[in-house]
Amino acid sequence: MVKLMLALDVMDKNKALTMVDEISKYIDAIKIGYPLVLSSGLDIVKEIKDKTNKEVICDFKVADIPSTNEKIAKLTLNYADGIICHGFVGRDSVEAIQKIAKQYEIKTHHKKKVIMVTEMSHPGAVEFMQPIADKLAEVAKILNVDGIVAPSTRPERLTKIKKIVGNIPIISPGIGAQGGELNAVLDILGEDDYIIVGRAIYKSENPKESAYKYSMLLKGHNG
Ligand code: NUP
Repeated sequence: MVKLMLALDVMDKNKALTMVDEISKYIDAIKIGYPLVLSSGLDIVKEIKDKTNKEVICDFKVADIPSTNEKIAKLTLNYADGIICHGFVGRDSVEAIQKIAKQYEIKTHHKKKVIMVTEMSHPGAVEFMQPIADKLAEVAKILNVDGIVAPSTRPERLTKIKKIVGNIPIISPGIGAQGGELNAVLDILGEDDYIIVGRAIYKSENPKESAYKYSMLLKGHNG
């Protein structure tokens, strides 16, 4: 069944905690990015993990030299189940994060996911990212990362990228606020894949109801 990852991009710690309290039963995973961590501190990752016991992925789109990537991964994966990084900086930078993830896995016996961005979902991604996205997807496959990010806003691109990465799980943003349509991507994605939904849940009048609706649509599709 396609899974639901909440993008928890609120900028208030209490709001974040109340939100996950209300809706965590309808979602499979929680994605925490800069808006929440920069407003609340990195400890929010542990707090949300402890509170929900859901998979927590840090969307830090790490894009630095290997030694700096290592430091960022060390701090992040101490609590998070996964980290999102960029691949355009080169495979050594991604491998540096994979090395840290492996170390944590050995130490904690818990899976730590390294997820690589291929093509982003916003309109501007066609300018520089789309021309290299297929190549990035090939690199993701060679590096055997634990997941890739590909856009729900462009189902034809999602299809192409999925074909390249094969059985590597896809984490796909763009449904709802960015105009992507759930029905257009549900036939492309498979049971190991996720859709990411942020504003269409946390900014809706009734986040609990919205999360429930998405979870039901995913369930309905999967029968
Ligand atoms: O290509 C990407 N597009 C994207 O929207 C890669 C991402 N990581 N995201 C993130 O997904 C974005 O930063 C936000 O956290 C979430 C989508 O949120 P929303 O558009 O559903 O509110």
